[in-house]
Amino acid sequence: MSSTALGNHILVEFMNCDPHVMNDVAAIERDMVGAARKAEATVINSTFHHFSPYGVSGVVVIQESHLAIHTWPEYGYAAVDVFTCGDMNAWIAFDHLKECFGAKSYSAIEMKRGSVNLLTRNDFDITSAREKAAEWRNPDFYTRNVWFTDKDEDQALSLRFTGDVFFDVQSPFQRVRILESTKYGKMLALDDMVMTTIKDEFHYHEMIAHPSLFTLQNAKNVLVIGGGDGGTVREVLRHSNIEKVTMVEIDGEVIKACKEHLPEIAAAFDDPRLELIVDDGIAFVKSAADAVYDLLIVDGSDPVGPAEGLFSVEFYQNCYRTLKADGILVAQGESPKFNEKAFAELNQTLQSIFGQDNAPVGLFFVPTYPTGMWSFQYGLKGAADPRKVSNTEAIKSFVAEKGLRYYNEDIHFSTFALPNFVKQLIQQ
Ligand code: SPD
Repeated sequence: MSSTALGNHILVEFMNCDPHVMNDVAAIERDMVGAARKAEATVINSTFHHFSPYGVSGVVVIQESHLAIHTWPEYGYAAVDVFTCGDMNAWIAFDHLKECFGAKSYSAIEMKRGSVNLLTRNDFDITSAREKAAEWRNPDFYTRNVWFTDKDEDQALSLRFTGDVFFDVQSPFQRVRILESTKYGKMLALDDMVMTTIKDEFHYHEMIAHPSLFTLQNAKNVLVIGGGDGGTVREVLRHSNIEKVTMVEIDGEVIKACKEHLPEIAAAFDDPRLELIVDDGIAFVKSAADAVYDLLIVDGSDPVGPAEGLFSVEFYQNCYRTLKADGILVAQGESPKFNEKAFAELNQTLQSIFGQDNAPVGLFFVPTYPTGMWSFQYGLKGAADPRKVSNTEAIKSFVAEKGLRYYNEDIHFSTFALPNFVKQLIQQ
């Protein structure tokens, strides 16, 4: 360091960088902290933020000043600055980042900061302040401000996540990701929608399975369309009367991601009663035989992309046909608050096929879905009606034996109690 300046500042343009790296907040933070360490700086802490859908900003504070970055993945561009003082060589950090980012071109300017010729030194003693700072410095303390947002044009639900990405594959149908949220643990996201998280998945999976299985009491043959994370079949297979479950999931990448990273949810894929088919569930139901299933569960995602056909009249006509005379259909029914149109249209479809009084709606709460208020919608082909079960003792002992955390004998009935605005939406 020249004695004529307090610091040295390099301003760098990294161009034609790898766009995936430019959008990966965890990788960028690791590379920036790595660059500081390689240049033998002492890292104090770092804070990084991911902007949805693209871009990362972050700062690594070092004893010798800072490293900062702003990225534009869509341009493969990063603006970096490294401010140093003392003997630190900022160009070592520059070389490291150039390699990590795969920058094919770059430019940099260097300037001296704090020209001592322009400054007057006072007699402030900084020695004791430096010693105090060293006491609370924690080199492993990083803060990231990274949010995953599930939204439409007007509403959103955001979850803070660590920035770690465990799985990120663009399948032929959708982008499949396993991320880690700070509050709800690992989560499965399809495109930009939250599907399930480790800490609240039981709300959804217990409620999709048990109300109808306690209504049918002796269901043997179940068809699950979708449900690639495995949570629905895990719950269905808790019932010892079940002889066979056929699950048809269109996207093998979802199954792979969940088997690898969400084993608590993908817990029943080895059950011998399960036949797992990776194929189009809509086509499967179309060619299924008449009157073969006791229970048909549609565990699909929202009505965009591959799940769109799971909201069509033709699909539910085929579901009706393949159910036994007393069979029950349960479908992921969307939210009466977040997407009331899809919610109401699905109920109209079910009413038109199963009959006006045979399309009840069950509400339940999912903290990680936008608005939190979600539904399952039923189609009752025969007399079996979840609103009229009497075997509450059996529910009670099953809940205790299996250690269920959402469903119980009270929730079985209360799920069907609807607020007036919901009744109006579905004209029931
Ligand atoms: N917006 C979320 C819709 C829920 C879709 N299904 C979730 C899969 C859980 N098995």
